[in-house]
Amino acid sequence: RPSYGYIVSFHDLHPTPAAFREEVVAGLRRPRKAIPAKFFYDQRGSALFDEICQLEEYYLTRTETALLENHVPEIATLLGEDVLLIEYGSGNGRKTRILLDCLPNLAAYVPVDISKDHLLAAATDIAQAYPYLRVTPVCADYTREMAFPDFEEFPYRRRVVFFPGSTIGNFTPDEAEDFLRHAADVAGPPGALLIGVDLKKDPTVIDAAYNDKRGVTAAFNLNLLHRINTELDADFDLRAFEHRALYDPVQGRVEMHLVSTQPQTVRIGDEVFTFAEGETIHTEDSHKYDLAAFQAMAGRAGWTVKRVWQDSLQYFAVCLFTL
Ligand code: AVJ
Repeated sequence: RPSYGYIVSFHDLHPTPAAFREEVVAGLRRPRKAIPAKFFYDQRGSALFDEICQLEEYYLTRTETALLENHVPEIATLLGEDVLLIEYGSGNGRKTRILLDCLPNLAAYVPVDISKDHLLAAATDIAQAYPYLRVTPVCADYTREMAFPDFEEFPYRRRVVFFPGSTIGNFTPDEAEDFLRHAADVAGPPGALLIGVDLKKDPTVIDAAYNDKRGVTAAFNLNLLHRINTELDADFDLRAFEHRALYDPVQGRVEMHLVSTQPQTVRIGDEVFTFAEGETIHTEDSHKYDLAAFQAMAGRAGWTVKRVWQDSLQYFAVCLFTL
């Protein structure tokens, strides 16, 4: 088979500055101000997120990575040969490599991410490290309708959607179910879904993961305002907002906010927004699941459980579903 060593094709559906502006302004006009979490990931935000993944308190990444490493021979056997691997929110591609090292005769790798420079850098690295692999990145906001490259160009036996990191936790449960349905459409029979899910656990463990001592998560949260300042001509004063993250065990989710520490007005272009002291911008939800409830949700979306792997503390689950 041919040797590449470079990105075979790149599909750029990156949200335009106008789309970014529209969503930010609409979110700040709501009675309870909110900005979608997908906008964290500019180049600096992606780098800060990679730093979060290395934090002692952030158990998610190391737990999921160990699960993948420990079980990849079995995963590879269950997935079989000639897989077309589609990864959502591919980030730095570190977990992907665990699969790429073991999956035989992979047909193509399609990383999908909203963070363009980060995606291109990670895809280029992977193309160089796996020269026989067709790497066709897609930069897109996959929470919206999006088009894929023509998969039929490459011969493959089954499509596998890989969605690690508990990124699904950023969706509300209803949105998550819709996403699982969408993933079933994208995979199609005899497709599969390999997905990482963070589970409900001791609230103090979860709280610590989103309030790290070094303040990396705070910097990640505040970077959103810095990004809006530079890309949308805004004047957020980063010293007048602070990071807040709190796990609500009843709702089963971490809510992340930026809290205005004083009454203030902020300008974005020629629009003005007022903040009361203590008023917040809701920037992220990170839902934690009960494993049985998550499997039931996947079932409603058309998936059948094939196998689930969990760590000994039952902090995290990697689930393999088939159609
Ligand atoms: C990438 C959505 C899985 O919710 O844990 C990390 C993002 N936010 N620290 C998460 C995040 C704050 C992360 N996800």
